[in-house]
Amino acid sequence: MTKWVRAHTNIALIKYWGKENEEWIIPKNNSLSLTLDAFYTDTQVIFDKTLKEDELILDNVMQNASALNKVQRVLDEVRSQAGIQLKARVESKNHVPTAAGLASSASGLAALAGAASQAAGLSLSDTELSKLARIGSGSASRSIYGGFAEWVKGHDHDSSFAVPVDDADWDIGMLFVIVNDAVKEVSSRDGMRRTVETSPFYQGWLDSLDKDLRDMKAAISERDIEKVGSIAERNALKMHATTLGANPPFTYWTAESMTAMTAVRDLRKQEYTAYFTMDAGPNVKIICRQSQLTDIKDKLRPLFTDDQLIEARPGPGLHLVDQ
Ligand code: 2P0
Repeated sequence: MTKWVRAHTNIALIKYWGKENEEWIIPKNNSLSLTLDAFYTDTQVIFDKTLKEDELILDNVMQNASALNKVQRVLDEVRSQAGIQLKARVESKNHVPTAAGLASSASGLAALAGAASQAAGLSLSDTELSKLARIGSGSASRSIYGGFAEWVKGHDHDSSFAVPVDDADWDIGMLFVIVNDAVKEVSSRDGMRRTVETSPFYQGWLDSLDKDLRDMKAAISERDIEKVGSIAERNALKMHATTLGANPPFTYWTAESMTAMTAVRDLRKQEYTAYFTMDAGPNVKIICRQSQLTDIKDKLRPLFTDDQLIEARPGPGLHLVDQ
């Protein structure tokens, strides 16, 4: 029987921003993330000789050809490794709170790598799964692992994959502030390409990363959440600064994102441990102690509705589930 595979989403503390090689999704820099329990994707793949084309059914809705793009990249690689030509039916269920507007490519493509490889009879190591997820979507390479993971950039398909860093079995969590927005104007794929090609700040971003990564790994091994949070916040601000230097310039921030960032700075003045990070969208993620998640949520209630505030804790790596 074909099994369902679950992968959780991850949020980068040191961001992936820019590709060295677009075809194989080899990044310009190493990145480091925390996998979270709150959001995940369950996926089942069946290779079926009666199918004429690959199919993707997401949350019970058949998707069109353009949505299949990233998925087929992974399926083609699995078919090539397994020596099969059969088309596949991919069924996926995203467990993301409604209206959250969160990108799910990290959990989605990681779950697909696991489900497709096992459906084809391949028994892949975590390293091989990470490489397979990566060619679907870069950030998915990190969702193979629970806790903290580092995507080591490498220089080709065989050398670019994520490795586990720490199981995050300590007092760290994240509060998601969901800032509802219309459709994203600049996808992360287009945004990073435009930044690499045109932003004079991009080289400065790259030059600052070795130190951020080194300091972050030291902070994680010391379980120093103040250091983890402050390095992550500065790293995210630097990434977002590169987009303002692009031509044409763009930003993922909205007025509500600014409200959330200001609230985080206010929480720090009140002696809470709270730092923010942001990705290719307007949502703000607050890095905090698990033990302070509820208090911090209470503090933000005057500014945001309950539906906009979602608690997350460190989550597990790729695993099989019953459906
Ligand atoms: C990250 N992001 O490290 C960064 C920070 C967004 C900002 O990875 O083109 O969907 O499929 O490799 O992984 C989002 O980009 O991009 C992302 P592709 P992906 O999480």
